[in-house]
Amino acid sequence: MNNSKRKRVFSGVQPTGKLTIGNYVGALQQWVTHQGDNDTIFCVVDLHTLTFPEDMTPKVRFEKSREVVALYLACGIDPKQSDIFVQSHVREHTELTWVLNCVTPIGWLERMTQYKVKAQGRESVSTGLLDYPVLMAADILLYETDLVPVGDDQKQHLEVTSDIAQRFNHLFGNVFRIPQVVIPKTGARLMGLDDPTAKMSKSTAEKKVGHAVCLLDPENVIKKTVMSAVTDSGQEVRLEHASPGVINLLTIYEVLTKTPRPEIEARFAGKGYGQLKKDVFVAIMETLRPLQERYRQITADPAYVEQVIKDGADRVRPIAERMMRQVREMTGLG
Ligand code: AQP
Repeated sequence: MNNSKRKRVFSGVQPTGKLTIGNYVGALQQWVTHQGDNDTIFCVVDLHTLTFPEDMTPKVRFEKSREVVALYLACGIDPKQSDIFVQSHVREHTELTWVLNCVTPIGWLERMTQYKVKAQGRESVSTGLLDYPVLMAADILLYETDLVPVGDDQKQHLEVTSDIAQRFNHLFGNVFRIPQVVIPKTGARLMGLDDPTAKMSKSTAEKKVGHAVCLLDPENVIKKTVMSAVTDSGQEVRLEHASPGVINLLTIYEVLTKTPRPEIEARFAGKGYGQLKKDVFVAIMETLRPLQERYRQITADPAYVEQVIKDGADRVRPIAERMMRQVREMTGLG
C-alpha cells in the first residue's frame, strides 16, 4: 500500500517505430528520476499497437516489445527498483477497458487530437484507435497510480483518464485514484529535425530519414541528421528571435547536458548554426554511446530480458487482480 511519501508512478511506451531522443527526454529520462523514492511501474503497451493491425506483423510486434524492454534497461530503468512488464501479459488491462468503455461518452474520444491526427488520410480506422485513450486509462487506473510521467502530447489523454475515473467513481463508488500528469519543464515536446513544426515521432522516424535521432542509430547517421537539421535563413544564433528549429536544437542541448539556461545563452549567442549543431551532436553522442553499449550487452542475453518481463508481470499482476475484483464487485459482475 502507498504511504503518504511514496507515490505509485506508472508510464509506458508503445513498441512502434524507432524510439527517438524525444521518447528519451519526454519519458524514459524522467522515469529514471522517479526510481528509488517511489513505487515505479513501467509497461510496454503492446496492445496499443493493434490499433493499426496492418502496420506490424505478429513477429515484429513480439520482437519490438523485447527491444523496448531492453531499451528501458539500457536507459537506466533498474528491474531491482522498478517493475517492467508487457501490457498483454496482464489480462486485467483488457477487462477493465471494457468496463471503462461503458462509462465513456464517445464524444470524449472523438475530440482527441491524437485520434484525429492518426486517423487523418486513412480510408478507415479501427474502433481500437478511437478507444486508445480508454485502454490507456485502464493501464493507469489498474495500479492506483499517483503520477504519470509523460511528454506533452499525452496530456490530453491523461485528462480523459481523470474524467473516466471520476465518472466511474460517481456511478459506482469511489474506487479509482485520480492520477496526476508529470511533464518535464524542458523537452516536453521535441520537434522533428526535418520539420520543427511537427512533433518528433518514432513512427515517422521509421519512414523518414533526417526526421529524428533514434536511440539505436549509428554515429554517422546521427551526425548527418543533426548537421542537416532545419534551422532558418540566418547564420548565427539570435536568442531573442530564435526560430523553432534553433529553439529545438537549444532544447536538445539543454536537456541532455543539463546546462543551466544562462550558460547556454552565453555559450551560443552570436555563434554560427554549424557550431550549435556540432555541440548538439557531441551532447547526443555522450548520452547515446553508453546507452547503446548497455543495449548491446543486455540484448546479448535474451533470456535475461524474458526473465525481467516475467518477474515484472508476476509482481504487478496481484495489484491489477485486486483492483479488478473491486471493480467487478462494485458493478455487480462478481
Ligand atoms: N517528441 C517528443 N518529445 C517529448 N516526449 C515525447 N514522447 C513522444 N514523442 C515525444 C513521449 O514518449 C512517450 C511515448 O509514448 P507512446 O509510445 O504511447 O507514443 P507517442 O506519444 O505517440 O510517441 P511517438 O514517438 O509519437 O510514437 P508514435 O509515432 O508511435 O505515435 C510518451 O510519454 C510521449 O509523451
